Amino acid sequence: MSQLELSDIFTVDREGKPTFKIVLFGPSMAGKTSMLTVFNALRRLENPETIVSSLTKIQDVSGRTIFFDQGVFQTPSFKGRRFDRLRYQLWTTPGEERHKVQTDIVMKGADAILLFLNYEKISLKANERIIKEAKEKTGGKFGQKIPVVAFINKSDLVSEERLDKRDIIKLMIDAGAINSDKSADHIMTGSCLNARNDLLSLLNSQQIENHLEDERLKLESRPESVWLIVRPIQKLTQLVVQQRIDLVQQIK
Ligand SMILES: Nc1nc2c(ncn2[C@@H]2O[C@H](COP(=O)(O)OP(=O)(O)OP(=O)(O)O)[C@@H](O)[C@H]2O)c(=O)[nH]1
Ligand SMILES: [Mg+2]
Repeated sequence: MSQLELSDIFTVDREGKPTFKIVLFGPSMAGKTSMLTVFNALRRLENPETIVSSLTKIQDVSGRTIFFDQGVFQTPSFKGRRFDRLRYQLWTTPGEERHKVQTDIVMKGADAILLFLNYEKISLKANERIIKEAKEKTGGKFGQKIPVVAFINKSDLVSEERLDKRDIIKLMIDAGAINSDKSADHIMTGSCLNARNDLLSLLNSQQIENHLEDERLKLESRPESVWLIVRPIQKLTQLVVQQRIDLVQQIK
């Protein structure tokens, strides 16, 4: 195969652009909408041309998602790189039980799953249920053909209010979501609240000019808490691309 076309290995969207779909799947109130909001704001500050369509949120007056949130982004172009201009869609599902039907619709055609878990002590059962549900909805593809990464949100909570990370890892391994040898690499923690606050205080700081170049936020100014939010999405993106390359290698 001389030249690999993205459209050979990815679905194309309505505009004919290669794309794939990442679903943030997690219990209600875990922070999925918060994650997507911070991510979208970061893209707008750092690299606005990577936003393909504006963030859609379908929620009730209390801010709870009743259908989905969705944003479409693309990887920045790198000269000579094969995988430039690839689009990825980020979707969140409504966490509340009563919106199960909507969740099924959103999960259709998911290429990767970000298990979005809640660090709060009261959430062990909800996390467990969500891991099982994600597995049921994707069958044998879960963690195989459909890569899975877990993000445990609300790491800002004091340790007494938090679950033991080892208990969450155990849930994941028991459900077959993740191999035990991969857990360190596939289970991440962070805080959307910290990321949001750090981003805001950076924007409001007196030295904001030092953090900008051509009116964009410099990558080296990205706060640590924000890196933690981006990591799981980046990881899933890499896993999906790598998996497609491997697939092509096999059939070559
Ligand atoms: N302490 C803390 N609170 C957070 C964090 N992220 C989000 N929250 C709060 O958690 C609540 C729920 O956040 P959402 O982003 O609406 O949660 P969701 O997962 O989209 O919930 P559903 O739409 O019902 O599925 C809000 O009050 C957020 O402010 C975090 O990192 N730390
Ligand atoms: Mg939501």
